[in-house]
Amino acid sequence: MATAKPILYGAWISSCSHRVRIALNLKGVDYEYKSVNPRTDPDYEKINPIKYIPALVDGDIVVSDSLAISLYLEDKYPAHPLLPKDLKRKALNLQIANIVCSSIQPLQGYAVIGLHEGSMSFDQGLQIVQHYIDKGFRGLISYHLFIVK
Ligand SMILES: N[C@@H](CCC(=O)N[C@@H](CS)C(=O)NCC(=O)O)C(=O)O
Repeated sequence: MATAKPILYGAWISSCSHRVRIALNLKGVDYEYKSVNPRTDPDYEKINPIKYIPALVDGDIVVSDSLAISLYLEDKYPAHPLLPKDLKRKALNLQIANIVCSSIQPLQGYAVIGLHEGSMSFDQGLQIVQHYIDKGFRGLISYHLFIVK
């Protein structure tokens, strides 16, 4: 019996979903893609109770959060590794991935900025977005320089 393809719930506008699509494609995994709006799709909460995308349904397991999904895929499909074998390089890669997932993207995303919609101007929102992207990417550039040394 053929094994069912994993299903990725995501959206075109979501950089978190793109991270998982890139991982799936680098590993050559055949998957089904379902586009959802996590805020308005009433059924999505049953897939991911926290109502964020992405979420990957693989048989009887649902894995959500782009980093957790990527690490799950890394373990399940070891061919075409996403992470280097070298301990220090691997640690730096995970550091960068986690900074993107927890110290840049969520702070400037809808979860924070959208909450203040109507109570803050467009320019104030933009200032917050730029602050976290600028701070985060300055850090990432420095870590990158450290890696290539
Ligand atoms: N750390 C999570 C963040 C998930 C996240 O913030 N997803 C966004 C799209 S990129 C989302 O679902 N936003 C909907 C909302 O904030 O209501 C990850 O990397 O997957």
